Amino acid sequence: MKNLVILISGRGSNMEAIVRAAIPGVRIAAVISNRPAAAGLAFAADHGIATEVVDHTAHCSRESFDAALASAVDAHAPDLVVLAGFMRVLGDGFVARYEGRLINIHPSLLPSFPGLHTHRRALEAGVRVHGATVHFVTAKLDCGPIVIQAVVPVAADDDEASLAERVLREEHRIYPQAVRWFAEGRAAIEDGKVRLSGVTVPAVLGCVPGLEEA
Ligand code: NHR
Ligand code: GAR
Repeated sequence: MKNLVILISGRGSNMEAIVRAAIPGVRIAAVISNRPAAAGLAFAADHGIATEVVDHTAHCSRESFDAALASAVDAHAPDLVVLAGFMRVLGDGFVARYEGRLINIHPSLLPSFPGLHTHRRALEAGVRVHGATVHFVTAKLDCGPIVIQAVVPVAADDDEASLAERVLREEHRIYPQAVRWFAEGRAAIEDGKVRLSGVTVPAVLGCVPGLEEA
């Protein structure tokens, strides 16, 4: 059995998708939020999952917050720590502690648009495709080895909200898939890249209409 600790900051729909996927061999040991008001905490509690808050505003330094978060996480002996809409950048010490067992979902096709406001920036750049990426977390923000990506088309009349919604639907497919691969021991980091072994689902999902006819 693999223990997961999921870190959230808000709505928690990706956490919800992972919980609902009921992945064999995976136990959600806890959901921890840095924001007391995170809506996702109620869903987790309703599903009998331990919830905790480590409020970053109660800490006067990033190091002190990271240390408090690490003790809360460690208490659940996680095999995998899952950032699901977690909005605080983590320091090198935290990342090193969970090296190879810390993953994030980022709402862009990395390495395009690391950081915040990805949908707005994709629209500004005029890209034709956009998407989401699940990656292992390294000290360099949004630059870790890529596990799986999903691609969506950008429509001429998209705004930030419509594009975010299309991407989010795909996030809910790829994040449980990435966790499943991890639990099955199919995702290994080699030379800074993720090697998948014996997978039956492609490592890129999503749909761009018309592409197959082009
Ligand atoms: N930490 C490390 N070290 N590496 C990564 O790749 C990380 C990470 C922590 C979070 C998620 C990430 C994303 O997917 C993530 C990846 C927050 C910020 C940010 O600037 C940037 C990237 C991500 C998450 N946060 C502000 C900060 O000052 C706060 C913003 C807020 O609270 O609303 O930490 O995009
Ligand atoms: C998701 O789109 C996730 O990719 C993104 O925030 C949303 C969280 O939704 N993450 C980041 O932007 C990290 N900086 P959720 O709380 O419903 O899962």
